[in-house]
Amino acid sequence: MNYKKFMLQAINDADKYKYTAKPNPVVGAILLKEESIISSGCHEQYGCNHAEINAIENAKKNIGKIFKDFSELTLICSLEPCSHVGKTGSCAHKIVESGIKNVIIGSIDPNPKVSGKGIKILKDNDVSVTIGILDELVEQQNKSFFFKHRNKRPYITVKIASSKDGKSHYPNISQTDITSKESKKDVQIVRANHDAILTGGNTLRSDNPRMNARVHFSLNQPKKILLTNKSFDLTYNFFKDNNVDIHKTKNLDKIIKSYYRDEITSILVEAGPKLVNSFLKANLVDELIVYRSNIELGSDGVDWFEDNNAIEKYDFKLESSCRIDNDIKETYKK
Ligand code: AOF
Ligand code: ZN
Repeated sequence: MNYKKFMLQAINDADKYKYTAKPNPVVGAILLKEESIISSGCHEQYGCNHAEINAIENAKKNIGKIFKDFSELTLICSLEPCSHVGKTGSCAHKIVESGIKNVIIGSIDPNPKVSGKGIKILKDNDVSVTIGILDELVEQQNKSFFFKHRNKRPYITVKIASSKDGKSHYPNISQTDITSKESKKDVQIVRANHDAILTGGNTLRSDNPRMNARVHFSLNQPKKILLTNKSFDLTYNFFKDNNVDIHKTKNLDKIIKSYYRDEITSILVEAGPKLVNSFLKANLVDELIVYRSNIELGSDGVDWFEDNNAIEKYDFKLESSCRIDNDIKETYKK
């Protein structure tokens, strides 16, 4: 049978939960009897049932009606069923217990706690397993989850607001407003797409940002990370939410790698030129988003990048650009 169209449906279903499943990957599952769909399920909420469990539970009400027992059914799941007993049970064991005999998997799970082990549990229990149906799409959909496990650190995006002439702000002025309201709204979505937002003490003191995602849909708010070796008081807006980590060390590599153990797959850096340039020099930037206004700050403005604003030396290539009000949003990747 051609399972691709069902896998595509499972992938699409899963996508609806990207803001509530995070930092977990989104996963979709479908139970089929021959060519007809008996039930479907997704990993809807971090800490709650995995997709396969929801699909199995949703099918149970049709037992004895549309099908007699689970051995008649084929399970399509976009990610390898988990082997571990995490916040919920092990999906691979639940599948075996249910009596399902045929499982079609999109991608192997890159998480070393699971990778290959879920498949082994199924095969050891005489379940037939097919792997690699639309696996590239599954990886694309869970880009930062795969990146984190492959690179042993979260995916890092730097977001900056720049004047037309590549400047950040005027020195000694607390905040220089550069981009439009619409761009600022767009930033809220970018924030919502990340597991953590990181800033430095200078930005905290000069802008007093809240740095949460102010959007009109439910989501798991990003964790907040502050890097500073100066003292600060807790009245800043940044501390209005509970989920804040503070690091006093300047060793960026160590800080970022420490989040591999935490459940953080992506970090958005929103900071001033000094910290942004430190991330670039440490080779810790995977994506750069520039909101570029048509205002020029002139020679009094502070350059975003060192060495005469030469971002090119870091090998970024423009991947996409679009207009937002009077600004241009540019996305660069390596
Ligand atoms: C599945 N089905 O729907 C998902 C899986 O903390 P836990 O217990 O929720 O486990 C999270 C890990 O489980 C996650 O890092 C990934 O390896 C896997 N996700 N596995 O069988 C699912 N979301
Ligand atoms: Zn699972």
